[in-house]
Formats: sequence, C-alpha cells, structure tokens
Amino acid sequence: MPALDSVRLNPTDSIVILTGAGISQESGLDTFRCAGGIWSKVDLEDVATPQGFARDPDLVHRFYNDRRRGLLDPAIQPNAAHAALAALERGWRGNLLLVTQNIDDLHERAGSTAPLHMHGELLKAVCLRCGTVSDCRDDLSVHDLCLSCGRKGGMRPDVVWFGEMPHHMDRIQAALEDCDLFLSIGTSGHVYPAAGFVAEARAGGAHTVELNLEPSEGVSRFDAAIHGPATALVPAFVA
Ligand code: BV8
Repeated sequence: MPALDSVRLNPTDSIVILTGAGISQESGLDTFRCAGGIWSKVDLEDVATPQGFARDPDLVHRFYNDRRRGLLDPAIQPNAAHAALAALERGWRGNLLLVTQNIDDLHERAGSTAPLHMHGELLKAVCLRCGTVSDCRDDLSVHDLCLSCGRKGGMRPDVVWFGEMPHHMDRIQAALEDCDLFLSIGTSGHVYPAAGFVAEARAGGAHTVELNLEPSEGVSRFDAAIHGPATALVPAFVA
C-alpha cells in the first residue's frame, strides 16, 4: 500500500469525507464494535431496528435517552479531529462534503457547517404519525405528544435503524462519483451502504485514504491508510 505522503491535498479538488464513531471516541463517546463498545452491552436487534421498537418502545427510548443525556454532558466536547475538519472546510475552495455515520453533533459544535447525518441525529425526533422532525434535547417516551399533529405515541428518535434507508443517499452517491479524494475517518467499515462508499469513489477515479485507529474491514480497498488516534492523524493529514 503506498505511503500516505503520496497524498497531497489540493484545495480546489472535490473531497468526500466519511466519519464514524472513532472520530468521537476521544471526546468520550463509545464506539460500537471496539472492546466494551455499545453493541457489546445491548443487542442491536433490540434497540436499533424498527422491529425492536415495535416490540419494546420503552427499551429503545431508554437506550437513546441514555445516549442523549450522555451527549449533552458538558464534559463531552468536540476534539482536535473534529476541529481540523472544520478548519479544512473553511479553507477549502473546491467541493467538500462531510458525511457522518454518527448521530452526535460534535462536527457542528466544532464548526462544520453542513455535515450530512446519513444515520440521523440523536438530538432530533420524528413523529411516525405525521413525519414532522423536531429538535429533541429531553427524554422521549411513548407518552409524548407530537407538537405538530398533537397525536400521542408516535414519537421516535430521528435515527436510521438497520433495515431502514439512510438519509441523503442520492446526494452522497453523486458526490462519490465526482470526487478526487475520499477520506474515511474512524469507521470499522462494517455497516453498509457506508462501507461501500470507498469502492464507489474508486470507481469514479478518486484517491482513497483511510485514517483509523487500526486497519478497518475495508482497508484493502483503500489506496493509502495510516493508523492511529484521530486527534493525531487528522490534524496532521489536513495541515
Ligand atoms: C440499509 C443506528 C437498505 C444509529 C446504525 C449491503 C448493502 C446494503 C445494506 C446491507 C448490506 N449488507 C448488510 C446490510 C444491512 C445493514 C448492515 O450493514 N448490516 C451490518 C451489520 C452488516 N445495513 C442497513 O441496514 C442500513 N440500511 O442498507 O437499508 C434499504 C434499501 C431500501 C429500502 C430500505 C432500506 C442502515 C445502517 C444504519 C444502521 N444504524 N446505528 C445509532 O444508534 O447510532 S449503524 C451503527 O454502525 C452506527 O450508526 C455507526 O455509525 C455505524 C457504523 O459503525 P462505526 O461508526 O464504523 O463504528 P464502529 O464502532 O463499528 O467502528 C469504530 C471504528 O473507529 C473502529 O474501526 C475503531 O478502530 C476506530 N476507532 C476507535 N477509536 C478511535 C478510532 N479511530 C481513530 N481514532 C480513535 N480514537
């Protein structure tokens, strides 16, 4: 695999950046599949599928209420990797699309202006009755009324569960086809369709780079990779 120093950032190029839970790990948010991660503590079938929500909505609300309270803890702050991507965006003259699998708001709080949350947002809720999406910073429950339609029992986290179509896919795929550089940061490459983005970018002629703590499941599909903590790698890469 070529060394990373073969990659030069040209600020008029078109770049797609994909982030995963690893970019928020050093801010204090758990990842999913690392040792002791979220999926080692709860079965994703019970809390991250529509079937799980239909079976036991209180369990799913408790799962996301706990994570929402955790995210809103003042100790949880964006880290140097989030800040480096926001700084890159400010100086970038080409197209830059930041796509995140994360449902936290750390990219926004670091200054990124328009990250695409393909798996939704923990601080938003959606009404199953009328489809209205609203801000959500408090606990949700089956007893909540929708402030738009006034009906009860339909509020759920605005999060994409397994078997549900991720958000913004048309826009993401168009950007992958046209980009010059695809940069993947802090993701295991386990969950699709995000894990397939590297192949789509390469097919469009992009140079593809992985920055991750350890080789991801898709590392062999990248042109270049460097492994270590995001707060060390990302600022150095974008400098
Ligand atoms: C869909 C809910 C279709 C939100 C999540 C092929 C094609 C299409 C679909 C599939 C397919 N094969 C299988 C599927 C189905 C499924 C899937 O991928 N299953 C997996 C288990 C195989 N995909 C889906 O269901 C998707 N939907 O395809 O719909 C469709 C079509 C038509 C009509 C309707 C539907 C939906 C996927 C989204 C599911 N929701 N979560 C939430 O609660 O957060 S997925 C979950 O995994 C999270 O969202 C998370 O973002 C995502 C990916 O995980 P990562 O971010 O990568 O986190 P992970 O812990 O795995 O890895 C962290 C990495 O960071 C590690 O590599 C680690 O080394 C690194 N790291 C750690 N610390 C650091 C670090 N790196 C740097 N620095 C550090 N300090």
